[in-house]
Amino acid sequence: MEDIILELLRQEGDFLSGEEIGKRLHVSRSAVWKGIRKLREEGYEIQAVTNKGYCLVEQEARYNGKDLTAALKTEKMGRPLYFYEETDSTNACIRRLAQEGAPEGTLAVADVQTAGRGRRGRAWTSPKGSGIWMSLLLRPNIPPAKASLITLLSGLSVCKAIERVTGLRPQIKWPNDILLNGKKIVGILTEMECEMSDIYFVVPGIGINVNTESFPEELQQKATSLRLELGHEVSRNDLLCACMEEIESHYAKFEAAGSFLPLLEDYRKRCITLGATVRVLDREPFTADVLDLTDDGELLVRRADNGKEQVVFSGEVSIRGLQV
Ligand code: BT5
Repeated sequence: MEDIILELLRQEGDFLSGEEIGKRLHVSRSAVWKGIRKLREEGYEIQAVTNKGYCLVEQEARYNGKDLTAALKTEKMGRPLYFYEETDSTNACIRRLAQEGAPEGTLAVADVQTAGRGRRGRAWTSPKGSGIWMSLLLRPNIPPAKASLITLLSGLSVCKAIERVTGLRPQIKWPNDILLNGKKIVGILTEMECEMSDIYFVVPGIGINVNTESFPEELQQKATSLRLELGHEVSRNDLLCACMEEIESHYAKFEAAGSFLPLLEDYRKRCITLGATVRVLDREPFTADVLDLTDDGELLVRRADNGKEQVVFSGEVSIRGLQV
């Protein structure tokens, strides 16, 4: 109830009487009063003037479910949005919601994660009040073998959102890292549930170091944040909304084409792995030069040991000279 009252007061931008609010929402005046009290308890400043009613005193948007939802400009991505002050991992939240039948576009956002995870059981540091830790629910109509394209699509979208909001020019390290000055600013963990030929759902989990001021010792050489690079804070609300907009438009193109082709050029331009000498950390690791990205977003490489060309589908690739 209080969410709708908040939305109404926001739209009105002026005083609305309790009676008028009650009429528009088909509820009693006492329900309106309870809603107003709840909003005040949550920290919203609402003026009350006899004979005029209630008026919301606009404050700077806060990082919570209500303010984020109000700021979203998307149709599908981020709707609904579940906000957790604290959770283990937003990927785990979305998996639970997906199993309960949540719709495509559902987003879980946490202010702090107590068990944020990376790939292969690695940990993802997700401190309170400083980053965007979020996971999205997608139900794409593609074969499971192509699910890794969702990682590329998410990476490209987040990269463009950072460009738009900050003016910085980050680079993508194939497949799932976004770097600034050679240090990691974004990590993406894509998980999925499927059977042989059908995907039930895919969950891109996105971690962005936004306003982190310092990192634990072991990450100092590998990690950075937007704040450290820019020298000032960045609005997590603006950036999260920009990410949802970019994902929405890229996902629509991807679904319409049934392939990554419409996004390939944009990805190529930002991909630091192209043209680099890499170490492919396969079961039997090897060194190779990266020649190209295939239409399916895989790496085409030439092996250093036998000069043969080979396609790398997924897995770990480290770039010579980079710590991440
Ligand atoms: C990733 O794994 O980069 C994927 C990270 C995904 C995190 C998001 S947050 C929302 C959602 N919920 C989750 O539980 N996860 C997702 P990987 O490529 O395996 O990189 C992990 C490695 O990055 C670690 O072993 C550290 O070396 C480093 N690392 C850990 N925390 C970091 C941070 N905050 N910033 C930069 N590097 C970090």
